[in-house]
Amino acid sequence: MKLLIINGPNLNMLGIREPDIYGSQNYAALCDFVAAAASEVGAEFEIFQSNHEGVLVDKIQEAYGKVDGIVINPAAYTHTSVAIADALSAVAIPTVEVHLSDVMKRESFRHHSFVAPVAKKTYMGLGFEGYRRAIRFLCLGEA
Ligand code: CA2
Repeated sequence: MKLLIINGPNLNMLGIREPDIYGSQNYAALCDFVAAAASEVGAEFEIFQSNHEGVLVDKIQEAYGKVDGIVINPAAYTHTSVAIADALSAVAIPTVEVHLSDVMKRESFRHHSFVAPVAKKTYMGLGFEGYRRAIRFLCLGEA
C-alpha cells in the first residue's frame, strides 16, 4: 500500500504559534508521527507540504496510477479550493481529509469544505491522531 500524505499552507509553521488550537508540536514531529503510523500498518508513504495551490494540484495529479490512498489536510484551501477538490476527483484515488482542529467549532468560514464531498471520510479535532486514523482507515478499513 502506497500512501501520499499532503499538507497545505502554513502547516509547516506548526508549533510556532496558536498551540491552543494546533498543539505545541512542530511539523517535523508531525512527519515523525505519520512515519510511525504508516510503519504500524506496513504502508509505504510520502509526506509533502506546500503553501501553493497549483503545486498541491500538481502533486495530486502526479499520484495518478502510482498511489493507493491520499491523506490530505488542505489547511485554508479546504474552504476555498475547487481546484484541489477537482484534482482529487480527477485522479479518483481513495482520499481521507484530516484537520487538526475541529473546524466546525471555529469561525463559520471554516465550516464549509470543498474537499469533503470527494473524500471517503473526514477526521477533525483529533490533532496528530487524525492522520493515524486516516492511514488506518485507508489501509485496514478501520473506522
Ligand atoms: O485544523 C486544521 O488542520 C486546519 O486545516 C488548519 C489550517 C486552517 O486554515 C484550517 O481551517 C483548519 C491552518 C494551518 C496552520 O496554521 C497555523 C497558524 C498559526 C501557527 C501555525 C500554523
